[in-house]
Amino acid sequence: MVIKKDCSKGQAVSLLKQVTEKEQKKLKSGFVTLIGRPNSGKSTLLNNLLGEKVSIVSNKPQTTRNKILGICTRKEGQIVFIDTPGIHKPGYELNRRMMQAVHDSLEDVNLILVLVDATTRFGNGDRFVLDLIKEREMDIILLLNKIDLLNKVKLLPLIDFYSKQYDFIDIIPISGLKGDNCSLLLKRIFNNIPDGNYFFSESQYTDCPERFLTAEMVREKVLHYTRKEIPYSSIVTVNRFEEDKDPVVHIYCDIFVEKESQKKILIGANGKKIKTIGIDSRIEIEKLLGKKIYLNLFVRVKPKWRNDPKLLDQLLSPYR
Ligand SMILES: Nc1nc2c(ncn2[C@@H]2O[C@H](COP(=O)(O)OP(=O)(O)OP(=O)(O)O)[C@@H](O)[C@H]2O)c(=O)[nH]1
Ligand SMILES: [Mg+2]
Repeated sequence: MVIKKDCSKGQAVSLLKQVTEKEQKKLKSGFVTLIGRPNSGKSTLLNNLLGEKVSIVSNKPQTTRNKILGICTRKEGQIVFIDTPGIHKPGYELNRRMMQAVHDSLEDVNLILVLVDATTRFGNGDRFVLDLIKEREMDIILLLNKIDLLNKVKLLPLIDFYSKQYDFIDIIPISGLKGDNCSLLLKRIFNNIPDGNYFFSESQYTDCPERFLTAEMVREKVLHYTRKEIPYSSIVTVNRFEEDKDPVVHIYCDIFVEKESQKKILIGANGKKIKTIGIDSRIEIEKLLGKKIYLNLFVRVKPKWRNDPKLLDQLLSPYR
């Protein structure tokens, strides 16, 4: 913007105001989906971009089970991110629904971000992801993630390889964990979404209800403290969420597993494991709600819930 040299201070201020108002009208806004293999770092990146924890993270694959909306508002406009489950071959009805969530997330979005873990070798899973996007003619940015762990000499050959696989509008090396190149990424996203006003209020960073996020925080700790089949056989629901006990919110969660033996492991000797899960969950949930909570965790067995469509209708929706 150029302010005429010979205008008065008052005129300059008014001119500046007009220009700012004009710029404000040129806000950008759009929907952007994050897809990729399990563990590629989609949820970590989303949390970093928002500066808020909306999507749980773990070092075990298939952590995210739903579409999770994360709203990023900046002076340039608003990006509505959709975090998705990692792309994998479904074994159970649960996994089939997770993959349906991925497919749904590709509809009616302005841009797709495909995340690749740059530290792992290209394999069948990566080919599967590329095949999925090749079916669509969409604007896609490829993100080579986890570069904080990568020997930099490996980067150029990787970029060269991926640039031959698809006509990506951009290939950006990033670290979703450390934040490397995340500002650049936001810039590129704003360059590739349309002009438009905010979809959500400036202060909102997700549309997921508190009850869902609470259950997810507990599930994150279950994932952290368990191994083998238990992370995949567990699902958490909030049974009661009592806000009338001010100043402490009383929360009662059910953790469902598929077998009695899994229940035993989750509770641990003398209830030690479930107690640890409860302590860690409480810290996260208090951060989320900004309030003190009383948390009660109850472990229950629901055989084969992962293959039960009716139960999944009840248990899986983020808006339950
Ligand atoms: N060093 C490093 N680790 C990362 C980075 N991004 C993610 N991780 C780690 O990778 C693991 C998986 O991260 P998530 O964010 O849960 O991955 P995801 O793609 O959402 O996984 P799913 O939900 O299972 O599809 C976690 O242990 C993260 O801490 C990164 O940039 N650098
Ligand atoms: Mg995830």
